[in-house]
Amino acid sequence: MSEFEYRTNSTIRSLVERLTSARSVMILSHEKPDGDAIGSCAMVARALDALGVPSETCLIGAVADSLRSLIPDLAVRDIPAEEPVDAHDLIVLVDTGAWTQLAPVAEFLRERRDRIIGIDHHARGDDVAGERIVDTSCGSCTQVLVPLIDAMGVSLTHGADENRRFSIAEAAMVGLGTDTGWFRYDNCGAEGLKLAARLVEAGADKNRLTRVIEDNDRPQRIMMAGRALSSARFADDDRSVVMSLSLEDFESTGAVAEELAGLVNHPMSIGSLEVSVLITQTETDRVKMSFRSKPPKTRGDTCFIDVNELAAEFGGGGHIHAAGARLDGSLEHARAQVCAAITKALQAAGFSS
Ligand SMILES: [Mn+2]
Repeated sequence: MSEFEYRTNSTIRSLVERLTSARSVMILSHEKPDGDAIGSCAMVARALDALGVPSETCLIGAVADSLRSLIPDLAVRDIPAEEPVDAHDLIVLVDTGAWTQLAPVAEFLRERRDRIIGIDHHARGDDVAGERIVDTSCGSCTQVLVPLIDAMGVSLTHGADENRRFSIAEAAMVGLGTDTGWFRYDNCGAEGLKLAARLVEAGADKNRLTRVIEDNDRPQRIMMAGRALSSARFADDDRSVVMSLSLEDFESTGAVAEELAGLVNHPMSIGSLEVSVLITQTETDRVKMSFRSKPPKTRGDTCFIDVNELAAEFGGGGHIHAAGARLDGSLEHARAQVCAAITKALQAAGFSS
């Protein structure tokens, strides 16, 4: 039996034919849709709208208010609050092809494989869509979609109107911007930057987009950032930092855990730093730890901290440069444990003291 390979098994021409001849389309993406997922759904919905094809976008799980505000005009079905309905002759799956990211609708999709087309930029996925295009050279799924929209004969400016709706170009920019750290990460090369230029020329307003998507914190987050930063203790010749936030910090600022995302990254701008940890008290005797590390100074260098391994020492895990774990006990207990583990890991990785 040959092993399934997640790669392109169709052509732009074939997918465009399916899209333009559909009577009604269901659009969906991965659970907890991010900027690229929402941007990709919006691109497909608006392009179909330009051709007079009705569509319904299914959003699985929680969606940030900031992202939802980009698509007030789209027909949206929220899952699992509502069930998917069998009213469409074509299903378009964007920014994923993995069953693990589609659990609430997996059963529905399994019975309809031949009606599904997939457009994605991830290296791994499953046999969800009968026909698919997977382009891992693209920084975002919205980047993969642009040639399809072009082949559909729809202008990237479509969708913008006097109510300042977001155009196809802006939806594309939301995906490309958020998935590439606003053009900073390795996944944004010459093609991504060329596309960004084209999107700006097509009217994508990046001031408006960054304001809606990035600059929308509540003051409570900044208050918590202040507390986390003032708790910072540097060690290992300023190569490591550990910060902590207590239940009392939450109480006196009124912040909620969901709005702390990314706080652990703050100290990463320090030149000497290799690893940053934020310990958050979740219950009187329980903490959550977030770990971040920097990639090696030059590509291929082996001198860096694998925080996936570090988190594993505490029963957690994640990725090489971003991981998490939970631990019983007090903040101070967790601090002592983590500091010792970091010093050991830095030595093992070859950082000289
Ligand atoms: Mn993506």
